[in-house]
Amino acid sequence: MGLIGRRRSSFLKIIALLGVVWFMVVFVLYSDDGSSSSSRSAGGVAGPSGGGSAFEAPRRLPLQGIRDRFNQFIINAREDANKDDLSPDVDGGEGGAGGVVDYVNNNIDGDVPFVEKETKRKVPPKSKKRNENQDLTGVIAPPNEDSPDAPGAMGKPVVLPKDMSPEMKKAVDDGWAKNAFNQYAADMISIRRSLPDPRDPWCKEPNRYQKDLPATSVIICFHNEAWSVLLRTVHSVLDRSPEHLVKEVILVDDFSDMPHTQKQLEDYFEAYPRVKIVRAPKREGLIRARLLGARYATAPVLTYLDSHCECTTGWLEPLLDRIAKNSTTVVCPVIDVIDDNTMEYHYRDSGGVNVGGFDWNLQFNWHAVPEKEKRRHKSTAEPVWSPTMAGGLFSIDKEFFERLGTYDSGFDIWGGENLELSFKTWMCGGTLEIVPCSHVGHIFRKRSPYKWRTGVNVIKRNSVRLAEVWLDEYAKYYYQRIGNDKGDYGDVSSRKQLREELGCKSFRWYLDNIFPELFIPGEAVASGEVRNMGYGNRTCLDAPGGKKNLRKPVGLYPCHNQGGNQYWMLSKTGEIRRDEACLDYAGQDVILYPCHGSKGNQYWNYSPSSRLLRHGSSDKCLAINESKQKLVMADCDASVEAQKWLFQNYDPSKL
Ligand SMILES: [Mn+2]
Repeated sequence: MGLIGRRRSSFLKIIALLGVVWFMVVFVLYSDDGSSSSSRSAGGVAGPSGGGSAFEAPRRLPLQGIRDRFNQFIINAREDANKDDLSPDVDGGEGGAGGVVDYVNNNIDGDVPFVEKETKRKVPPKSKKRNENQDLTGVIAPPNEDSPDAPGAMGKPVVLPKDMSPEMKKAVDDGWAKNAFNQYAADMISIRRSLPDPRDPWCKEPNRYQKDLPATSVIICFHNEAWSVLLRTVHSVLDRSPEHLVKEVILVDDFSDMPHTQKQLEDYFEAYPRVKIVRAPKREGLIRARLLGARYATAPVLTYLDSHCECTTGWLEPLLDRIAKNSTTVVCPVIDVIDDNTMEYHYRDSGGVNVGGFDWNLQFNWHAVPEKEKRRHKSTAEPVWSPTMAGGLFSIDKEFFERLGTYDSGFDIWGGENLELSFKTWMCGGTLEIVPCSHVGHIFRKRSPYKWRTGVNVIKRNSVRLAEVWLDEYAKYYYQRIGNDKGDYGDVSSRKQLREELGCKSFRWYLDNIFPELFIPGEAVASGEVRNMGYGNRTCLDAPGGKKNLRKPVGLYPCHNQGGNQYWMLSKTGEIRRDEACLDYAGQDVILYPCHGSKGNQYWNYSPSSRLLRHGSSDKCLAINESKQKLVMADCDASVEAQKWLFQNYDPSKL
């Protein structure tokens, strides 16, 4: 950052005057093709209970844990992004699985070149020195890729020794500070390291894919990405894709200033005519950088990747195959986890695939493949419908992307653009899929190494535009979350006109058909307290909300009729929930658990006549113990008052 500050102040005027000319020259140089070019429960998973009636307690935690971690990353990222002020090391946070996360990373940050004062104030003096040392992070001799003993080979972890010399320790710390991942370990790994083949055998059957697949332009946006990581991303594309299917790799430099991103990068890729470098004349943020890349793409399909990815064998064909069969299909690979510390490559079989969703905060999240979708397929390796995409890694037919109006040009930096593209894909005649045969690894970080612009809530502004244009009468549920204060979101009339001209379906259609699992607050069968009729008829279900209280037993407390921790909703599908937390029983305590929409451990069948709450997977009934302290599960008996419950505002017509 020190360097940025210095450069900005020194060359501010020159850049302002010559920016356009310079940019055109650079583009001519770097985009002309090549040679001269010098120049990204099981159900289980599903959650606790998963499917149907099977009662499966123990399987859920590992995969659900990963998904929750991803989702928490996203939440952290948004919270950080929305802060008005940031201390140097507190920004960002990587979101999960490919998605939102990314934006926070490199790809985006809201740093604005001309906020000189802010920049200076936030940067500790030593960071300048750090950047000047950057030249040291040059090319590290790649070990022989074939050697199974090479660091990181076959996706193995690089574990640094505990007893590091002070010099090494400093280099490791510097790598973390600059990148928010372990650059030192990353630099030890071959830029063409080998990886395991994570594909299901189904993916490799003869004639699985069409012969005449369309070529793609792979667009990788980056901002000061680490050298070895950026190169490994590009080499994994070139080495693990059929040559005729990757027409070009377009590296979009979103105004990097680290030395290795300049001439060194151009020199390196001189030997690779298919790799083109496009430089943004100022910091653009992810959304505009992606559009910049698209402008120079010459293949019929666009494939977007982050700049800290590794593609695995056979990643591309299954994506292109779906688009070849139907050009309105938008596809995402499975996003595997590259450990931010050891660079170990983690993957799961196709039974653990997640699909994208969102909540009424218009926040992307992952959930398990719904039962209904599972039943549509013979193999878990077949592409599955996904209500939304994470946003960082996907392929789309270029013409279809343009027909959909690409991204809302009123969106700034990042945030919401993945939901915009998801909604309009579905509502305007397309299909969005996760393709389990396609695996791409991605380094997930816990924070962003970059800075956000202060004082502007970019995500909220983007989300309000999104809600205004696409959500119809459901926009109110988002507005309730932001205190009905929409702020200044600019003019959306041209986006509404676009939707009109495309003849897109309603958001209600989308919810009913594509994301019926999403809980709609207005459709609850009952809302308010849930009162037990035993031992004096004064005891209510009581539990604090929020992610921190998930997985803890649901308590009891004397009814107070003031909502809060006693406010529950009974959904049409038999969940007892508040926001995204559901009452869940897997054989131990009755706890709150993220709602998974797959019934099972979260299914409660309420009978208004007997007033029993019969649990789906255990077939027991919810009751309270005599001390009124604890929820218990008992064999159902309609003569026991402690098993009877009253729901407030119960309205069976909503069933
Ligand atoms: Mn990323």
